[in-house]
Amino acid sequence: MKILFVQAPQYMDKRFYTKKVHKRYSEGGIIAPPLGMAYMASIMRKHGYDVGIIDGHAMKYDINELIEKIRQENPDVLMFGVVTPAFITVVEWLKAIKQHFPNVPMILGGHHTTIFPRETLTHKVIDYIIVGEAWHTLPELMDSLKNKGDLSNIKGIGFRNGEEIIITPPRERIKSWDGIPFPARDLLPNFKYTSTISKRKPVTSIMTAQGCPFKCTYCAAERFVVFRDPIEVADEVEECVNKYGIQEILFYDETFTVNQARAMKICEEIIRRGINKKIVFAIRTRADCVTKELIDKIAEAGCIRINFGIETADEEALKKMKRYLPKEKIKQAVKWAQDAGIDVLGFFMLGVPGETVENIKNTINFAKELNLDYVLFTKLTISPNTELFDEVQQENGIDYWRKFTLGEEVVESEVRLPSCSVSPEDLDKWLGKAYRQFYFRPAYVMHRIMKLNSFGEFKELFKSALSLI
Ligand code: B12
Ligand code: SF4
Repeated sequence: MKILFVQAPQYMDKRFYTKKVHKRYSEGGIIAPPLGMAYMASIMRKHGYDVGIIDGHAMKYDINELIEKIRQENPDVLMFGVVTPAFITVVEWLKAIKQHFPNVPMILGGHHTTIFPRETLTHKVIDYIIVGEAWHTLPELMDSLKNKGDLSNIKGIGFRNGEEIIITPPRERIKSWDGIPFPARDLLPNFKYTSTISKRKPVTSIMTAQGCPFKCTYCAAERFVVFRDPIEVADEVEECVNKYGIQEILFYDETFTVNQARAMKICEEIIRRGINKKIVFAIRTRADCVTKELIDKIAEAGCIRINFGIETADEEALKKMKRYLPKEKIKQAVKWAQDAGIDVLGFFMLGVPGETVENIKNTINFAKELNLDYVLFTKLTISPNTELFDEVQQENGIDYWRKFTLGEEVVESEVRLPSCSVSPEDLDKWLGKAYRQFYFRPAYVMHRIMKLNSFGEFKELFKSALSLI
């Protein structure tokens, strides 16, 4: 039985993302492997299924090309992953695909189907969904479909029985990733993965943990963290290098150094095996989750970029969002990293609680003051399944994302914070200004030119600068 995993192009609904952010995330700024699907392909292969993956997002297929590629694979079952802001766009793709493969069941998985299972299944083009993690659920579902078993006995799925939508009891999250095979990178177009600020290619991403114990109100990360064994992480890094010729790795854990001893062990293992001479990598973390000693070790292991969530210069907003970090701590961490030769990217959000134009100016100035190497400014998106979304929903009484998933008419102002005094249009303008003010400073240009290692890097920098204009 052939299972085909398809990453349909994940274009975000333009109402929530400015042109630039849309471009960066959806049209080439970062093209990362669909790891969830690659993991599941690996698992299903282990269970004896014939599997394939089409990454239509990375390959930039249009609908006709995607349909043609699916036809060539001749699948018995089609699987798709989706994120909430792209859901309605993806449903349109599914409808077009279904016309060509009316008898091939379509199964959807990912965080979106977990948050809105019932609403997702109101779109009749979707036959089955996975609710929660798929590690054990998908093999059970497939075996049951193959053997015409009773689906209602399987935890963590959704399906229709006639007009009735059935969601089975939830399945517990697994406590460890031990024994889970590495993602099936052999089925992915690895040469396509990249990010605008990558230093080497090909790039891939690796998860060494999933979840984050902090409680920032705008974040939907799982609070219970599942950590992978440092030795297994090093094994995967080694496989990426030796089998796929990967040169740069993006560790996409929410907070790579949340367990500092474990982060240290991963780095030591990478160094012990000499892989640090073959790859460079980037991590994401918080400024209060690092020490100088750890940063030095991370640098020795090959880290070239740390992405710190800094968010805003407004301390009141940070406190409201349960995200407060003293500015001194941030400055210290940025300095440690840069002293160790690591570039620092700061994530910032405009449109935070209580936002004013004055606050936005302070945030841009803080980014400049930190002398960061890169910045990413975005409009705060109030994601479903967050404390912040619940607050907004209580204030305006509108369950925005649920309506969105049902395909009902929604307007952007329904997910705006009443306390943000800057209009969405002005936030867009300020985003553009923030980038220009940060990147087009003589001091910044000099700072970057001093750090360039090759003409290739200069070309990439120039291309990134052009994309901001
Ligand atoms: C890496 C990552 C990215 C990367 C790479 C994206 C990519 N190509 O996969 C980048 C930085 C580009 C990115 C961007 C965005 N991301 Co992102 N990202 C992640 C992150 C940190 C890891 C994903 C991952 O690989 N996990 C490891 C795998 C093993 O776990 P998993 O994905 O959960 O998969 C499991 C199940 O969900 C399920 N599953 C997943 N897919 C499928 C598919 C099928 C068919 C089946 C059966 C099962 C299945 O099986 C897996 C095993 O149980 C997650 C958070 C997280 N920790 O998971 C957010 C996350 C997926 N991102 C999210 C969002 C919102 C975005 C953006 C919209 C952000 C933005 N503001 O623009 C964009 C959208 C980009 C896009 N076009 O898809 C949300 C999605 C929430 C939602 N409601 O849908 C998450 C969950 C973060 C969060 N907690 O809010 N992201
Ligand atoms: S925003 Fe970052 S630190 Fe806060 S809970 Fe989410 S992942 Fe953790």
